[in-house]
Amino acid sequence: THSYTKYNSFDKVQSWIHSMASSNADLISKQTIGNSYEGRPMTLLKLGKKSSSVKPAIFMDCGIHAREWISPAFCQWFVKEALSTYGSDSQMTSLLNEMDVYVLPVLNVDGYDYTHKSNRMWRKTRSRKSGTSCIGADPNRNFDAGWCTVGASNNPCSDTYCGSRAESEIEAKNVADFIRRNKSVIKAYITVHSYSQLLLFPYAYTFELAATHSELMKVAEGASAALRSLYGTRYTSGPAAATIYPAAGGSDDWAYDLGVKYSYTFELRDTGRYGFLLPESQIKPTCEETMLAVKYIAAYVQKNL
Ligand code: 0X9
Ligand code: ZN
Ligand code: ZN
Repeated sequence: THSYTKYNSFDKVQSWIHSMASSNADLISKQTIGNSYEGRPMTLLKLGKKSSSVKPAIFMDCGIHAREWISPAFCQWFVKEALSTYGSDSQMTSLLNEMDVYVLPVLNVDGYDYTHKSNRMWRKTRSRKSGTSCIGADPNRNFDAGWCTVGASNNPCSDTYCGSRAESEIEAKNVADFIRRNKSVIKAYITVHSYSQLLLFPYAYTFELAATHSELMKVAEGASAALRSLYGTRYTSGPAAATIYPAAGGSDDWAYDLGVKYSYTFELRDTGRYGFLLPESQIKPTCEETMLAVKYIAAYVQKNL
């Protein structure tokens, strides 16, 4: 059975998505943005008060990397909190009245399932390629942003394999297609990873600063301060290349260059004691503090539409 304070399997997340969408019809709907390499549906939730006019939107995905289990746990938490605080929390009420929030709880569905069934430390997709017995590509090296120029590998056996071409991985292509189709309404892109306690923004494929660097930094610093206010958890903010490492093909850089002005990558808890194996006892505090940062970014975006 599904629990917000446990790491739920893909099947549990999938049935949770169905029950959330069927029991909160005026605030939430679901759509499939495509299927994965192994045929699993990639189900996207849309949160927001139904409106006759087209609303501006925020897109958030979790679970690009299979082993980063706290990430899908956060997307599930976000959906729960959004629905349960709509009508009582003034910020959430205003956000969902004025904007839509698209949440993709698990992007790398095949990899996520594989970490539950076979190899807990798997990172990549599960696509097969002729000429090698190695499986999968790194979905966060597979977007069309300086593709495979730096911090990525051409070797299909590498954990940072960039794939045979940009968007060779159907999971990356499905997300990119959705964002391209809806780019006139999508004002912010948030992608959730672990671990290291960082709040990153473009660029990762170059050390050059983004055109809106100072605004991206200001919002990141505000979001990190909001996060820290709950339990004192310290985050570092900055452009990805200089703050973590240069790496091309990331979804954050791709979305930014497409025109999504506010593009952020969270690296959630911790700083390495447990790493990807963050204990379930930390799901609740991690998600509660991260809510404050995401709500800070959302409030800023809403104010600056
Ligand atoms: O390397 C990554 O994809 C992310 N770190 S992780 O440990 N979760 O794998 C960082 C992504 C930062 N952004 C880009 N590299 N574009
Ligand atoms: Zn990651
Ligand atoms: Zn809460």
